[in-house]
Amino acid sequence: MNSGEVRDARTLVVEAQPFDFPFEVASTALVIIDMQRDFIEPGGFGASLGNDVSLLAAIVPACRTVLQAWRAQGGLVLHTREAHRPDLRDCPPAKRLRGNPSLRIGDAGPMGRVLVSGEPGVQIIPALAPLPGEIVVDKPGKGMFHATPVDLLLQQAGIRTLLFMGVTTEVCVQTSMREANDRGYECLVLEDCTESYFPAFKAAALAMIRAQGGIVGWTAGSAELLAALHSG
Ligand code: C5J
Repeated sequence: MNSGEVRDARTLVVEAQPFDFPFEVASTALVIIDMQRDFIEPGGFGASLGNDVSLLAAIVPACRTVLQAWRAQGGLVLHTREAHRPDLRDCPPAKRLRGNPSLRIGDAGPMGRVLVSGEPGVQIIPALAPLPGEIVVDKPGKGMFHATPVDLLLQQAGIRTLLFMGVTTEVCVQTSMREANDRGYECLVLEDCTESYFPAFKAAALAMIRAQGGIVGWTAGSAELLAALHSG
């Protein structure tokens, strides 16, 4: 939204786990983690690691429904992409050289250089493409705060609460949510709007997030968020 517009400051409540999640559209951002071609489509980084990428595409309709509802409320949207500088100076060997993938970060693949800013594979999938005015941040790490201006951008927009969607649940989503929780943001992850190449890892990550009285935050289905938005 344009910075001059006024967002809704009424308190809404999502039926969530481990207990109800209150939020105001005005101080909340919808965070969409790494819904880029490299993870969702064949031929990208996810596939090069030996993963079945078709699992991740299944959440796109639910993500799109939430995104459209959130846009209709005038809420702030932040899209992240896992992406490195073309010279790879922000990609430590510990990340680039680990394991034995068929394509490494920076290698030329079917969708351009893998996980390199500006390449086709780094583009957000068309169904969730950012609109002008939405924030798009390239992040070199798994977490969205590492080596990015995300905290500053959220603080300048008066954001205290984050709704998370995206992939993968146990890697970039969970890392970003943990980083956010440590920085004092209230965090909710939408269960049917996040996915993993490993269903058991998704289930475990969601269970960990909401365990111990919401030690990292809350989880809820997208239907519960939509019900809260429509109650306002
Ligand atoms: C991974 C991500 N899994 N976006 N990235 O390498 O979760």
